[in-house]
Amino acid sequence: MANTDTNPGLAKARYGEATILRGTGGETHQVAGGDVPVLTTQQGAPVSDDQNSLKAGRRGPTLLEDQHFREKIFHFDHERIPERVVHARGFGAHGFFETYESLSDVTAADLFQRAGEKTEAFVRFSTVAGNKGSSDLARDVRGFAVKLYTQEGNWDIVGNNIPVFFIQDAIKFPDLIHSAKQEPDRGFPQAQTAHDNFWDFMSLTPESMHMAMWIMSDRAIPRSFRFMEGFGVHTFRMVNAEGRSTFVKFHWKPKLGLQSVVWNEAVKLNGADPDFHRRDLWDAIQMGDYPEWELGLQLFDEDFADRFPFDVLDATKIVPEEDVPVRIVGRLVLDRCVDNFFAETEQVAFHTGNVVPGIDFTNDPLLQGRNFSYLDTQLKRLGSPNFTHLPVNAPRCPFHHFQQDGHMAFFNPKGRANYEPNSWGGAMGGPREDPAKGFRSFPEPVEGEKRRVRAESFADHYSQARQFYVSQTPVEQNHMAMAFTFELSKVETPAIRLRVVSHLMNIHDKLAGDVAGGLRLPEMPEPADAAVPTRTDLAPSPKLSIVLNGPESFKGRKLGALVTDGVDIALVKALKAAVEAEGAMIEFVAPHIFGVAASDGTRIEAKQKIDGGPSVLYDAVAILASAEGAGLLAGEPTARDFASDAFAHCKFIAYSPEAVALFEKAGIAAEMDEGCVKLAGEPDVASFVAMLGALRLWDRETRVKAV
Ligand code: HDE
Repeated sequence: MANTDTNPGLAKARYGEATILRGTGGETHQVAGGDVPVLTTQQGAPVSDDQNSLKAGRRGPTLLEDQHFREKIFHFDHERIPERVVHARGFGAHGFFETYESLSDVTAADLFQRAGEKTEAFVRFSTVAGNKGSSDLARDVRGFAVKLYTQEGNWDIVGNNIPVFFIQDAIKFPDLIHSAKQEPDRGFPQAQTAHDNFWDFMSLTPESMHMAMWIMSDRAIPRSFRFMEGFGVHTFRMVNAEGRSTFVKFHWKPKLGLQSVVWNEAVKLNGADPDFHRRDLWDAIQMGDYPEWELGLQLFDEDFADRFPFDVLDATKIVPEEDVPVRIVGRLVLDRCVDNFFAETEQVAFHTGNVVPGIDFTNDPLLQGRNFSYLDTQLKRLGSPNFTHLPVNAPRCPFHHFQQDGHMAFFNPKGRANYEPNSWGGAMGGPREDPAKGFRSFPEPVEGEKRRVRAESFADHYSQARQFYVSQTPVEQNHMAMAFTFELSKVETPAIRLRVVSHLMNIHDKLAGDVAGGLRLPEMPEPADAAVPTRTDLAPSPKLSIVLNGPESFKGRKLGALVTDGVDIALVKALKAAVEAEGAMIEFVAPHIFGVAASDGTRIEAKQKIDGGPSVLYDAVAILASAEGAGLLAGEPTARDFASDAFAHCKFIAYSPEAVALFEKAGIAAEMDEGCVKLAGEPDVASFVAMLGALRLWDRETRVKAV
């Protein structure tokens, strides 16, 4: 027996009946769970005792020669690397990209040459401002970074879930991020834009106003990564084999449609499950319900760029899909979770500069700045120029170069030559450049004075902000006004609130009026100075609305059913079958985690105990109770919250007739509407489930909100 000579009582208690098998080669010890390998040090030496450090005497000091202890603690002390300065909190998964059709007419990029070609991919979603340990439902932009391991090198589309950005020139990025993150003296607030510094910077930076509209919209509180769009943001180039360049903007469109939560839900979700988004992605992939996005391209030429009223190099502008339709060219499927979060999600290194032959940059000054930043930050974060040797970062295609040595180099040049040109030739001489196949920059003519300037074509900061606002449904416009009001109510300095409203006046009167009213401003400020007047002639773009681009059904969503002992088993079965037939999930919430005994004695297992399973976790809810169970729930505050929150968040609610007792106590019985469906039998179940694709009964919102 191991260790029994040093501490027999403890060893017995720890190991129970385990027996140790020692042998040469297959070193295993047997434990209750079957054969496992012998624990070793990093050097491979087997470890006999991992419970006690080596001591001089039973109660004596620990000895320096305890190599296993020293190595273990040394390694632990060095486990952390710097978190990303932005996008620290992220979640990644593996998958593939499949090309629908050859795009050889527009690009020489290898992955787009053959229909049906599959390219390995890794995606990391993230929030921007919060630290690594912050919560998923912060109001924030989401990173949507895609690494495509193509046959001609890695191509990273390092995008966001919002198609525009706060600033036009990368030189302002440190200021923007400093203002958004915790204030430097106090170290808070965490993962929030609702504070003075952020709105101070924004209100002094009018170019940020279009983006301000997006982050105050529900885009900044997505229901999950699976239901949000991704955008490359900048205008890039695609270059074909003849050297012809076409401008391109990249879009990722979720197959399951767009969906966000409401702000009050986001606030509660952050407490109920700070990992809500990552858990959602993990669960979906583990269940085989692989999330999918389609890649869309907006392709346009110089002529269009010249005609377009805004500068296509300005990252605070979109090209509306109505002006340049999105051409769908492939799909991205995430079908594998990471094996190790640190090795893959934390160490993955994206870089806008990682492009492949056939893809090229434009002179967008934000993109140009990013091309400097990403390499630099990876060196700081990952500690060595050899971060490309890590499996998640290494190309999947053959690679040969003369870069060598440095910390942790796994691949050094083989052979005698580590320089080029050399006269060794053959295998010994190493790789050579290839003008026919290699990457060539698009030979764009460039000339001009060396100056620190902003082009006049970047000067309109309000017209597209207005276009975004008028493209929203009234519900969404209202959410934006509420979001501005909320954020500015957390701003302590009245002058900053006023300054923001003065910008909103250049965007839309109703929005400015709603926010000023929400803040109870005694009078409206003067509109902010604008370099150019706001255009009111830009047509609404319905593609900018979430509500207008929702799902076709409840597929991929989750219904939470609060059940009690004695619940009608026929109803439960019918609801479960109908929800699952939609490709959605049902999860049971019960007074106890053990679950409940239904009317026929069948035990229904609970996924959540009621206080751990609030209705914010679900897209729709059902409350199925026996008469006795409903009485029990009515006396339970968390059950009352379950019902009243679901109602306030405009969710569809199904209920067994007895559950009315709970609604009375929850204070919503008198307001029940067409989104609340009594389930008296199977036909009711069918009509309830048919409603769910609409996701929310938005009409209710104006009725339930007093302020
Ligand atoms: Fe980033 N950004 N960024 N960014 N960014 C980083 O790189 C930067 C910008 C984006 O999941 C950093 O590896 C500058 C726009 C994503 O690992 C850093 C500017 C867009 C991620 C950096 C921008 C993005 C980052 C920090 C202004 C959308 C996370 C850690 C010119 C198109 C990638 C890192 C991941 C990460 C710099 C603006 C997207 C410091 C200088 C615009 C999705 O290099």
